[in-house]
Order: sequence, then C-alpha cells, then structure tokens
Amino acid sequence: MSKISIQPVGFACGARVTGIDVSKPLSAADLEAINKAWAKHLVLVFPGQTLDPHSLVGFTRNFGELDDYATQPFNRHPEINEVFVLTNKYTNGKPSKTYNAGQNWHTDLSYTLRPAKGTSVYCMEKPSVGGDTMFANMYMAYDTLSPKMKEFLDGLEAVHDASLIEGLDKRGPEVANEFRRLNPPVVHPAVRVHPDTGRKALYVNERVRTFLGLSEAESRPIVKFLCEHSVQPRFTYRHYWSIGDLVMWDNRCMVHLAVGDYDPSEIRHMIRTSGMGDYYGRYLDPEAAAAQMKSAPAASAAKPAADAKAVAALHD
Ligand SMILES: O=C(O)CCC(=O)C(=O)O
Ligand SMILES: [Fe+2]
Repeated sequence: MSKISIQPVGFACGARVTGIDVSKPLSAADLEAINKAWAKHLVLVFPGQTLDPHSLVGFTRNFGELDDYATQPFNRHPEINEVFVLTNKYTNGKPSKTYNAGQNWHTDLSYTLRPAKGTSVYCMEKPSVGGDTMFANMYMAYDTLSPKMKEFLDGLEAVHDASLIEGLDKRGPEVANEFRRLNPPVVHPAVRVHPDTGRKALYVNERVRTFLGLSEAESRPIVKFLCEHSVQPRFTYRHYWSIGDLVMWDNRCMVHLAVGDYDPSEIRHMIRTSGMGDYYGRYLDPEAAAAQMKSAPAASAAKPAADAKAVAALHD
C-alpha cells in the first residue's frame, strides 16, 4: 500500500510530498499520485531524500526524457550529461560557471527551441541562511489579465533571447559568448496551453526581448508590465531549502527565481535535471542561427569537462 501524502504549502502553488523514497523504483500508483499532484500544485517538494546523480536521473526519467544540456554545456556533471551542477564551488580551481544561475524570473530553457517541461533540483549543501528559490503561477498571471489584454496576447509570439539572462556576462566572456553562440533568439507563443490541464498560462518572462510585429520600444513596456504582473506576491511560493529536498516544478505554467539571498562565501550546491519539452519553437532567423551555430566555439567552452580531475573537483 502506498503511503504517499500530499500537503499544500502555498496557495498559488507548492505542495510537500512525503511517505515516499524517490531513490527506489516508483509504483504505478505513486507515479499517478505524483503526476496528479504536480498538475494541481505545479511545484512539488520531496523532503528528506538521499539521492546521487544516478538516482536523480532514475527518478526524474519517470516523467519523460531528460535534456542533455547541450545548449548550456558548462557545468554538466562530468559523467552524466543529463545532470547539471548548480554550485558556487570552485571547479578545477576556477569559479563555477553556474554560481549565479537563475537570478532573474524565467522559465527554464525558454531561450532554446525545446524549452524544458519540468526541472528537478536536489539540495546537497546550503548556506546557513537564504539561498531561496521563488516560484510564480503563470496560470494565475494569465487568468487575472483583462479580457482585452488576453485577446491581444492570444496568438502573439515572443522572442526569447539568452543575452537577457541576468549575470551571464559575469560568468566571463568565453562562457557568455559560447552561451549566445549556442542559443540564437527563438520564438515562442506568449500564451501556452498546458498539454495536461488544457489551461492557458502566460509564457512571457524577463528573457523576452520583443513581440513579433511590435518594435522593441513598443514591446519593452509590455514585457515589463507582464513580468511585474506575473510575479506579484499573491501568485508566488518561496522555497526555503533544507539539505535533502528534491524540488520539481513545471516550466510550462510557472516562472522561478534564484533569489541569491545568501553569503557567497558559504557553499550552495545542487544537482539538477530537466525534462525535454513537449513542443518546439522556432528560430527568429533560421539562416542567421545556422551560421552562428556553425561558427567556431569559444576555446575553453568547446570541450565538455570529462576527466577524473574534474569529477574530483566537483565533489570536494
Ligand atoms: O538555484 C536556484 O535556486 C534555481 C536556479 C534555476 O533557475 C534552475 O535551476 O533552473
Ligand atoms: Fe531556472
């Protein structure tokens, strides 16, 4: 008999899932209960888990194929491409390339052709205070717009641009340039219909530069309004991490933010997987995108870290 229990922790989104060890194979009944809870609460917290990169992959594959992070091959786990290491630890004597990841409101991989479906993050080390993550419900953001604004946005397309990732340039010119080379601007609908719930969710975030058919000057205030509207406190849940938390969220109907509210001299170390998205966008300018992606990669970013020293450095 399944002992799984779901307790809401936020009104807008968020539930704790207890009575389950996610490192073990999942029963069909538990998988169904989790999927139902995920569709309802959008972000699920599984506290007190003991996971390693392999068991994280094992669990999260239950929800579909995983992204191999080819669009951002900077702090992948040295042995498993599907595991991304979110850390402020030095790697091979160099500052981590993910130390400031996610510090503007966004939905994962929206600057790629196939944005992530869900993302799962497992907390291995955390600062003594802070290092929180916030989530906002984009169904609510859409539902609370005026009918005229909904009409305007339905059918509108937005250009997502990796250059708008907060703090990208602080990761050094080689990483930033390589990130941009691999991720030419892409076009996605401003409103998406969730394939499981059939509900409409706003799909605009701080990485949107323009709307197709509008100039940048016209787009900017609309993007600003929508971003402010969608992250008002009543639409959010703030997660205060504990070591052993696995948090899994739905990128198709939420945005999130790494708050960055912690002492950077303390360690914050997480491992992450992302589910492959269930739909494709398109490049804004397919010819320019192809040419850009064929151009020479930045020297240091070209080769994925895959040696024993890199493994040791990630885990020391
Ligand atoms: O580190 C965090 O709190 C979240 C970072 C992030 O945006 C992500 O993992 O997708
Ligand atoms: Fe993110």
